[in-house]
Formats: sequence, structure tokens, C-alpha cells
Amino acid sequence: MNTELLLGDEAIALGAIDAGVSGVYAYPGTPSTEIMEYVQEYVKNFQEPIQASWSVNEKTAYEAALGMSYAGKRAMVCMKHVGLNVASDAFINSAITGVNGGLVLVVADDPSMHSSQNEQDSRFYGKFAMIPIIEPANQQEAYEAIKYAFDLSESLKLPVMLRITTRLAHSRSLLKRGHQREQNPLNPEKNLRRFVLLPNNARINYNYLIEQQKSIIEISENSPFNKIFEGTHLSKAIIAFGIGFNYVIEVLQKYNLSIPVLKIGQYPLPEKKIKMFSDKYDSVLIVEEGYPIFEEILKGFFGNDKFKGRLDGILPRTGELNPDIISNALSIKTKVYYEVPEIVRPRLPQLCQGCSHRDLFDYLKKILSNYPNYRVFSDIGCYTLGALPPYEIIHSCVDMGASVTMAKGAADAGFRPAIAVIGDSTFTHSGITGLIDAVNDNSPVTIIISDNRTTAMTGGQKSSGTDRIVSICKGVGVEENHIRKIEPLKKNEELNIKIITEEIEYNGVSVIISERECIQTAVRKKRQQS
Ligand SMILES: Cc1ncc(C[n+]2csc(CCOP(=O)(O)OP(=O)(O)O)c2C)c(N)n1
Repeated sequence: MNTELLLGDEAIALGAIDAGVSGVYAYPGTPSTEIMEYVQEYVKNFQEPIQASWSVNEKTAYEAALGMSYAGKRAMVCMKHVGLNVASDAFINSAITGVNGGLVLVVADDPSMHSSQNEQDSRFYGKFAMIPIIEPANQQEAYEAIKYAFDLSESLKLPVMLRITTRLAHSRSLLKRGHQREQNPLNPEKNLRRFVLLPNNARINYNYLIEQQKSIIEISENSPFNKIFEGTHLSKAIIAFGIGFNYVIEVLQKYNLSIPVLKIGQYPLPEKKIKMFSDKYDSVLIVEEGYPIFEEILKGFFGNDKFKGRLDGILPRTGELNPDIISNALSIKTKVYYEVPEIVRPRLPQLCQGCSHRDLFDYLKKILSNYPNYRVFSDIGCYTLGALPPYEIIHSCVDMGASVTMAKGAADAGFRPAIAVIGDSTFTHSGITGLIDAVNDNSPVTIIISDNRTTAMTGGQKSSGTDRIVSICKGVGVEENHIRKIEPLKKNEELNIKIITEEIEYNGVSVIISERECIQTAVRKKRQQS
């Protein structure tokens, strides 16, 4: 057995490789990105026959994994929590079709919104789809949970979700590596109707999924991830979920407390185990990283006040937990280890010096000062920082792709000029369909694709449309003479302002592609060459 020092994300990647995965599909998103990066590096270094490619978005990633599972092989699909909103159609329906080869969905939630628009809790989705969820408490468990999840998926013929959060994804720990097993052979689904969700088949499958629930709960009752840790306290106990267990154990050990703990790492909830455990105590602290989903269920409609947690303010309602928060909930006054000096104040993030988005925003600021009451719809990527000083030139960031369609909606309302700013990766992720809507209605919109030839925000992964953005726009029907390319450099300012102004004045769909390589990627490439 080897020992490795790995991030939670890397532990998952290695877990999948060792579990005999044949395909890993993903779209980048913090804090899940390093899973695919590790697999790709491993495949490159060890020539493993594993398909490991970035998909154009989370839905295509999920569907590719489902196709691989249909063919009988094991597939893993990885995304951040909001990515599951994009993949949710495929995800929910895959619980109705079921799977063939093991299919594991890894979804990384971001409580406290370190790099996200919200802190939604993916366990809701798992419950919604009625499939098992595994929530590891540490890196070793994450590594082992992947094999367990593949086996569970293959025995139940259902997708299995593995839910992690930022702190586990992005912290390192030593772990013991097991053996690498063989991949599955090709063995396509034999039941030719199972994956055809026509109403007649879907009803049969759905009823079967409902029937399976009893046995899925029974598996949870006996799961190695759901375990009681005895303690001597007679009236107080803790139920700790996922990484919450890590925080709880740290506090109990540090302060030498002997409070009984029920650790939950597999859902649906093991109802009998929870009842048997909590019946013995007057007060049970519920430690969930994320929404108080199960606290609410345990409290019940009339609010059983034995269960305490985020809903009654013992723990904060929002944001990430940590050992200090748990200590306070257990009425332990914790020491502040360090004072943050006055000089250290949070600073707003900034675009890099030399970033191509900067020049574009300089142009837009100059052009739009001529339009009273202007608004610019935008999207998610480095360019979102254009909402902050010194630019303050963009006015929306909702979900990937929304810039194009929101600009269209505003144009439909009569708002002029209706401008969208979107990055190249976001454009191929989910901007293209909105552009087709705009073309179909000949909406007066100006779509500016700020193409830095990479997915910069998440660390510079390959962008699906590089070198093909013009042909994509042509292909979806934008008139050729209203697809304009500019190179955002100081020396081109006059020409670029003229081009952008012409297209803003045009009463139809126009696309401006502002193309210059991300400064970080350019520097990295240069370093590799020297
Ligand atoms: C549905 C969803 N998936 C993934 C992400 C993570 N994410 C944020 S921005 C972004 C893409 C950024 O690339 P691009 O649009 O090319 O802009 P750049 O950062 O390169 O300027 C990604 C993958 C997200 N916020 N939402």
C-alpha cells in the first residue's frame, strides 16, 4: 500500500482510477476542477486508457458519462454545485432510466460562496432524484468512497452522488492507496426499453425506483459511512454529517469531551439508526455543512426542539462551519489565536495587469458615456470583475449564458443599446443557444465575446470554441458582416471604438469577438518554452 499526500479532489480522482473508471467527464468549476486535472495528468504520465476530457458544459458531461455507463463501463462526472443545475435534466432522468456500468456524479458545493454565486446544497438534488448520496468526512474516506459508490451504483443500477464541499476538496491529507482494479468490458444495456423514457416505460421505471427506496434506506442503515461513536455524556449527543464530523471530532479531542456522535456519510438517512441513537438523549446537535436539510426533517413539522442546529441559531444559518463554530455551539469559549492587524483589510479582486478584458472595458467606458442610462448584461468569468472599480461597466451576472438572453429580453422590452459581454468558454457552455434565439427574432443586440482563448477564471483549462467562434456565429445565422473581430490592445483603441460603436448602432444581431490570449496563459506558455 502506498501513502500519498493529496487534496480531497485528487483523492477522488485517484479513487476513480483505482476503482476501474473508463471515462471521466467534467466542466471546470471551483472547487471541483482539480479532479479532472489530476486524472488528465495521471493519464498522460501513466498512459492509462481512460477518456478524460473537458466537456462543453455540465449537461454534456453528464450525458457522455451516461452513454459510457450504457455501454457497460464505469464513468464519473464532476462539477461544481451550480453545474448540477445545468446537468439536472439529464441527472434526474438518469435516476429513472437507471444505469448499466457504474455511474458516479461528484458534485462539489461551495458553502460561504468562496467562488460561487450561491451556496446551494446538492444533497437536495440527490434526495430529489431518490438516489444514494455519499458524503465523505476526509480525504481517505473520499478515496475509498469512490470505489464503494461505483459498486453501489452497479448493484442498484442507479447513479450515485458523491457530495463534497470546498474545505475537503481543497485541503491535503495523507491517504493510503489500495490496488487498481480492471475496467469493465464493453457490455451494452440489454433491456432495449429501459433508456427510452416514453411515458409507458417511464412509469414502469419510476415505480421501480420507488420500490427500490426501501432497500436503499436499508443499505444506509448498514453503511460503513454511518457509524456511532460512543461517549459518556448522558443527555447530550451530536449527529454530524460529512465533513462536519471532522470538525466535531477535532473539538471533542481538543477539549477532551465524551459526547456520543452519530456520523452520517450516506443517504437516504438511516432512519432506524437515527431514532435508536437520538431517543437516548435530551438534546442532539445537528452539524450539517450546507443547508439544514436534515435538521428540518428531524425537527419535523411541529419543531421537535430536541434537535438543535442552524435553524435555531445555535449554529449560523449560512456559511461554512469550522471547529470554532462547533466549540461555541457546545458552549466552549475558544481562544482567538491571532489578531488580524488593522492594515490587513479585505481588498477587492482585480483583473490582472495586461488582461485583455481591461482594454475592452476601457473602450466600453468611453463609448457608453455617450449613452444616457446604459446597462451592460454580463456573465460569469474573469470579466465579471468589470462590475468593480475602476470599471463598473457591467451590470448583471446571474448564471452562465444569461448575458446573451438577458440582453435579448431587454431589447424585446425596447431597451437600447442592449449589450452583452460574455467569455469564450461561457459562450460555448450556454451562450450559443441564446444567440440563436436572438437571431431567430432579429433582436437588436450587441454580443461582445471577450475571447482570451481559455477558461481563465478556473485556472486556464481548454476552451471548447477556441479558433471556431467566428464559424459558430456564422453557423447559427449571424450575418457575416455583423461578426466583427477586434484585437484589444492600446494601439488599436481608435479602430476598436469605431467598430464597437458601429455595431451598437446596428439595429439587429451583431457579434464582436474581442480576441487576445489570457496574460496568465501566455506567461505560462512562455515559461514552458524557455
Ligand atoms: C454552471 C457553472 N459552471 C461552472 C462555473 C465555474 N466558472 C465560472 S466562470 C467559468 C468560465 C470562465 O471562462 P470564460 O467565459 O472563457 O471567461 P474567462 O474567465 O476566461 O474570462 C467557469 C467555468 C459556474 N460558475 N457555473
